[in-house]
Amino acid sequence: MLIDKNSPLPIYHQIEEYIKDRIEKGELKPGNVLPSEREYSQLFQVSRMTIRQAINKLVNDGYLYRKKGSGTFVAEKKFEQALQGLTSFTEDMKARGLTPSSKLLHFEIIPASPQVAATLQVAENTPVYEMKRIRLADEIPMALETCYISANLVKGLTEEIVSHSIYRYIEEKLQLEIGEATQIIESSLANETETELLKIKKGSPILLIERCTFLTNGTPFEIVRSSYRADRYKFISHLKR
Ligand code: 16G
Repeated sequence: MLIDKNSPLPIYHQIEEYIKDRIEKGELKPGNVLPSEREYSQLFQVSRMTIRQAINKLVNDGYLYRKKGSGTFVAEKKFEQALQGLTSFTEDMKARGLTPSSKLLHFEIIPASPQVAATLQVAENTPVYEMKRIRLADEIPMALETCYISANLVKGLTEEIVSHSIYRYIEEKLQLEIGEATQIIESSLANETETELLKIKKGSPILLIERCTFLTNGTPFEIVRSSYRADRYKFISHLKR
C-alpha cells in the first residue's frame, strides 16, 4: 500500500514523503516531469486538492519547481554546506568533485569607506581591493561575491590571481595564516543584478552571507558579501550541548 488512510499522519504528508522517496532513490531524476495531479489522484484515490497540497509543499521546500504551461519538474539536489570549518569556495567545490571557476566582473583599488575601514580595522581611505566575482561550479553560477580586502595586508593581488583562489594565494604565496571568520546569514529575494548574473528567475530565494575573515593574529583581512542561490544551497550546522 502506498498510503495508509487510517494513519494519524495527514494524507498529503504521506504523499509528500512518497514523492520525496522516489526522488531520493533516483526513480525521479532532476529535470524529470512529475506525473500530473490527475494521475496521482487516481493512483492514491484521493482528491486533486490533496495532491496539490503535497506538491505545493515540495515546491516550497525546493524539491520540485513549476514551469508555466509545461508542468512540475524535479529540482536539482541542493548542496549541503557545513557551517563549521573555514573553507574557500574553491575548496568547497573541489570537495564535491566539481570544477570551481570565477568570472571577474569588477576589480579595483579604492579608498576604504568609513564602514569598510572600521570592519577591516584600518584608517579611512586606506587602499582596499574591491571586487565582484561570480562563482561557478561546473560552469553553473552558484554565488555572487562582493569582496573588500586590505591592500596593505594582502599585497600584490591581480585580476589573474582573483580569478582563481584568493585563499590559496594568501596562504601559499604570502604565507599568511587564515584563522577564523564571523558570518551572518539572511534570506532575501533575487534583485535584478542577481537574477541576471546567477541566471535565476526574478524574486527567486537568495541566501545572503556576510563574512569577515581574520588572520590567526586577529587582524581582519576581508569582508565578503555573497548571494547564494537558495534553490541550490542549504547550510548545515552541528550543535553540541
Ligand atoms: C568563500 C567565502 C569567501 C571567500 C572565498 C575565497 C563564503 C560565504 N564565502 O566563497 O568569504 O573570500 O570563499 O574563495 O563561504 P577562493 O579562495 O576560492 O577565492
